[in-house]
Amino acid sequence: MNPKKLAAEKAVEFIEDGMVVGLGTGSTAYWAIQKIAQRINEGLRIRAVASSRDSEELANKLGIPIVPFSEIEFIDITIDGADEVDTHFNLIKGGGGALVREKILAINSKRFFVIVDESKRVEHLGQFPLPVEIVHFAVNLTINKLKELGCNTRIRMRNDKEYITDNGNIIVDCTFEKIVEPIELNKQINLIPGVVDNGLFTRMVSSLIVGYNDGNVMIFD
Ligand code: DER
Repeated sequence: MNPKKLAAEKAVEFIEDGMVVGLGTGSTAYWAIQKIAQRINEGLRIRAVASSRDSEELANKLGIPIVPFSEIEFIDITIDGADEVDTHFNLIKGGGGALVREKILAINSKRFFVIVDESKRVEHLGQFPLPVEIVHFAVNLTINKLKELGCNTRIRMRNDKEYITDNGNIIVDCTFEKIVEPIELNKQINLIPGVVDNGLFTRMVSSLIVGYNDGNVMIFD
């Protein structure tokens, strides 16, 4: 079985009746959303909130009840993927362009389950370019400030145009040599005026669920 699907379906086992569930974004979260829909067809009763328009559309198509944020006080479990996970469970996320909303769901969740295949585990973050969401106003000046932190930058494009996030902003993918202090770098980036948020998720993960190519799945708390 697909190791991403293995990890996703294991995470969904932790969802109980009556929970508010945060739906992540990306190809691994896709399998979690599919499994949640299957369990709802089997009688599971939950309410869900989505981290992106894509995930909301998929949930609606599958009959998962999406509720407005005004109707909830907290999220019981958020299940989401990641682009990289280091040995301290710090993450790089944002490959799918949803990092701002994903981080809001994660910080407001009692439990944040990250689901990955084994290829996502790294010694140090930074092989994957760090996505940073910024406002369009004075974009070149904000990018200059990001470069001062020691990275190369590239504005994310889609179909030959700047990629626009669900929040109407753009994403700058920042390549650092190696990110050895993700907690500090996260703070430094978010202090730059014009930055909305970045893809470093530090000290947020409750459980890491890893799917392996040999068919195994492991949970690390
Ligand atoms: O954009 C995101 O943060 C996604 O969760 C991404 O990091 C994981 O993508 P994948 O599950 O398609 O590998």
